[in-house]
Amino acid sequence: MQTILITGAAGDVGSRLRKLLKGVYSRLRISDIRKPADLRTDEEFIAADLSDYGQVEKITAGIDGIVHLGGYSVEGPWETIHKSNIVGCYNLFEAAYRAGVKRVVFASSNHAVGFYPRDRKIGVDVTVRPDSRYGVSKAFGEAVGALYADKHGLRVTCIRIGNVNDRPLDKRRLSIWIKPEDLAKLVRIGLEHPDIRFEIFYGASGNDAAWWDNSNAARFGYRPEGRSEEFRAEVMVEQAKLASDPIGDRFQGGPFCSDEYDADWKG
Ligand code: 15L
Repeated sequence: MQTILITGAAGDVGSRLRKLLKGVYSRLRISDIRKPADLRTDEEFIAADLSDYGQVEKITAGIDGIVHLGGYSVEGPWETIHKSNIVGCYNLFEAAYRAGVKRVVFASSNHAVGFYPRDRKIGVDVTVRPDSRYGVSKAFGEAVGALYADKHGLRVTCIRIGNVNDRPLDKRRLSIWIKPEDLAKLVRIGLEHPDIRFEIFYGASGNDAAWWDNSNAARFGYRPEGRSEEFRAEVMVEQAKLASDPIGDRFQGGPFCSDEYDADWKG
């Protein structure tokens, strides 16, 4: 892998990965709908709206591997999700294939499976159970990735990212936290490992309270360095200040599950 494109490079995760991947590949091209506030003079930036196929063609030309973070990163109105995460994601895979890109690492999300209860440990082979329109769009991205891998030989890695931060923020994040350096490790496996065809990994550090079986990532050599347990005492102090959320606290997706929830399940 020589020339890598990072979409969504102006966002929080994108900004962290730009720094962590700098110098790892000979050339990094970064893209977003807006210029990153901290763009350095030695960074190659091309602005692109992913919902415009012509613009996506321009950013994917001459690229070997893509880290696709671009899109809308929380729940939103359908029009927004559709434009950014459905049309934008399809354009990205289609343009990547047409341009001869070899690998795509897709930033999926825990919200593709957010309606699994917290007392169930899940692997990567479960049926998707999205907790939001956003989660549906991430399940869509995984499906599009599988299609381009199986039909066209693109090497695709989907990372169901938990929460990327310097430290876990609350009790739920003790289970799903990922240290930025660990996310960079997973991205590098997706871009470099010779045996990748189509894989799904959970984007989590080595958390004792994990709800996810991440043995598939371990199989490809993932050895996380972050451990959320180290932060448990301070996290629980923060958690005690939060209001309880009877629905959100039952499911892995937390507030994404309780948002707009009006199911009336008996039993
Ligand atoms: C996500 O997928 C979001 O992009 C991020 O902002 C967080 O909300 C995270 O999930 C989470 O579940 O904490």
